[in-house]
Amino acid sequence: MEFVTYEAEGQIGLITICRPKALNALNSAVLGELDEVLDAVDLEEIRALILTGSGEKSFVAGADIAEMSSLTKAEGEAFGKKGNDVFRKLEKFPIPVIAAVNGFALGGGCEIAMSCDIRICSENAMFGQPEVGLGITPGFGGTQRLARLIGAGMAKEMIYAARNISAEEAYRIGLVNKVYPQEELMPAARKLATSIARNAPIAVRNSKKAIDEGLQTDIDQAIVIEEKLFGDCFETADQKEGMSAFLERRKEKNFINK
Ligand code: DAK
Repeated sequence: MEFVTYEAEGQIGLITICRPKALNALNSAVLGELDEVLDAVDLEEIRALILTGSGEKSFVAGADIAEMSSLTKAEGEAFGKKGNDVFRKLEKFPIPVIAAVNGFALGGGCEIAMSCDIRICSENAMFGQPEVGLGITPGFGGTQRLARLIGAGMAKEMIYAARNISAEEAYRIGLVNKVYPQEELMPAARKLATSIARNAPIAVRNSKKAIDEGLQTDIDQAIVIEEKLFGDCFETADQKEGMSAFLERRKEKNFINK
C-alpha cells in the first residue's frame, strides 16, 4: 500500500495514515487503502486498533482539497459515499478503535477521529470543521457526530464559524479523553489498547455494541439491547474464566476470545 501502513503488535493493530506531502489528507486512494486494511485485520488475534497519522504535525488535514476541487456533482457524491462507507466501517468495527491524534485533525480528519471509539491527542493537536469556508458542508458525518459528541450549540459554533480549537479546548469540551506531550502520545495509546486487550474480548465487543446501538434508540429499547448482549456472554468460555479467576483469587486470566 502507498499511503496506509498496518502493523500487528501482539493483540494490538496499528494503522498509520502516511501521506506527508499533503499532511495526511484523505484522497480516494487513502480511503480505498483504509477500507482494505480494515478488511484485513485478523479479528481472532487483534483486540484493539490504534489509528494515527505519520509525523508530528498532522493527524489528517482533511479530505484532499485538490482532488475535491474539480469534482462534478456525481463524482462528489461518489467521493462522499466512499468516505462515509469507510468511516461507518471504522465506527462499527467489532473491536475498539483509539484515535491517537498527533496534530491537525481538520474537516475529514476531525470526522475520522470522531468515527473512532476513543480520542486522545498530542498538545499540538488542532480540531475543526472548516468546510463552510471552502463553500461546502462537512461531508463525512461531521454535522452529525460533532453535535452528538459535544452538543449542538458548541458544534454549531465550530461549524458555522469554521473555528478550529486547540487540544486543551477539545479536552475541556469532551472531544478528546486526554492530552499528552507528543512523545508520550503513542506510548499512551498502546497502554490504553493493552488495557482493553487484557479483558474478555467478546465482553468488550458486546459493550461497544450495547453503547453504540443503545445510543441510537430510546432507553427502554436500549436496556433490552444491553440485556441481550449481557445474556450472550454467558455462552462464552471467557465468562467462565473471568468469574472462576475471581472466585479462585487468581490474578492471571486466560481469555481465549470464545
Ligand atoms: N488537502 C490537500 N492538500 C492539503 C490539505 C488538504 N486538506 N491540507 C494541507 N495540504 C497540503 C498543502 O496544500 C501543502 O502542499 P504543498 O503546497 O506543499 O504542495 C502541504 O499540505 C502543507 O500544507 P501547508 O503549507 O498549508 O502547511 P501549513 O503548516 O502552513 O498549514 C494547515 C497547515 C493544516 C493549517 C493548512 O494546510 C490547511 O488549512 N489545510 C486545509 C485544512 C482544511 O481546510 N481541511 C478541511 C478540508 S475539507 C464530502 C466529503 C468530505 C468532505 C466534504 C464533503 N462529500 C463529497 C460528501 C470533507 C471536506 C474536508 O475535509
